[in-house]
Amino acid sequence: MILVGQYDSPYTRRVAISLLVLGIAYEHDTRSVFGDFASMLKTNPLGRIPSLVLDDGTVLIDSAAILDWIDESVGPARALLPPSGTLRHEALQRIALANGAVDKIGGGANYEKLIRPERYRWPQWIERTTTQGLGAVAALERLAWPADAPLDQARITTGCALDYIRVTAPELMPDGRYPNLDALWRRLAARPEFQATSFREYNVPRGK
Ligand SMILES: N[C@@H](CCC(=O)N[C@@H](CS)C(=O)NCC(=O)O)C(=O)O
Repeated sequence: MILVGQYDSPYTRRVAISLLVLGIAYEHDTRSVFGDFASMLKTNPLGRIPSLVLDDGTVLIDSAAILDWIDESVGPARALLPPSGTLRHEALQRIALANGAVDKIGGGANYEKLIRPERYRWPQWIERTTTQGLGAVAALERLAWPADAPLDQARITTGCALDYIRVTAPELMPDGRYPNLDALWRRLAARPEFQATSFREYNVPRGK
């Protein structure tokens, strides 16, 4: 299978880390969602990343749908999202907050700053989306993240979101402002799956 998308996309990265954690081999297609737009549209009609091209040629799009396929493939005992009940609802809530923070700080404020031509920028939109994203970060900070909990999808997705924000908008997450999330991130950053998908060597800040 082929994972399409660069790791500075936290949506792509959460799929990559999930595959690595579960020991599922994949090839990596590093076309850029902006630089290779015409080619990307041929893989995904939305021209977005990630996509996962299966061995039979089927193309799965959207990280949530891809992760659902991965969880179903490995079965409930190894799935990264609990199958039902309170544990599943709590995990989905964390994932919604983490992805929401990326949507607002990345797709909202960063795209406005990095992609939109300077003369068209809308400062109030940057302020609004940053406030929304940081609201989600503050909510994640208030939750418990026990050090001995297993690496599940909530942790993978939250780690990808935290690293994306720390790298592309470091002024929003200075060390010490979110001590609970700093500790979570330190634990995740030490893991081989996060190290293998690091995007610090990329030219950031940039679009995804
Ligand atoms: N809901 C989608 C969001 C994917 C997404 O926003 N990807 C970004 C990169 S991080 C993208 O493709 N941006 C380019 C665009 O939307 O034009 C998912 O979870 O896969």
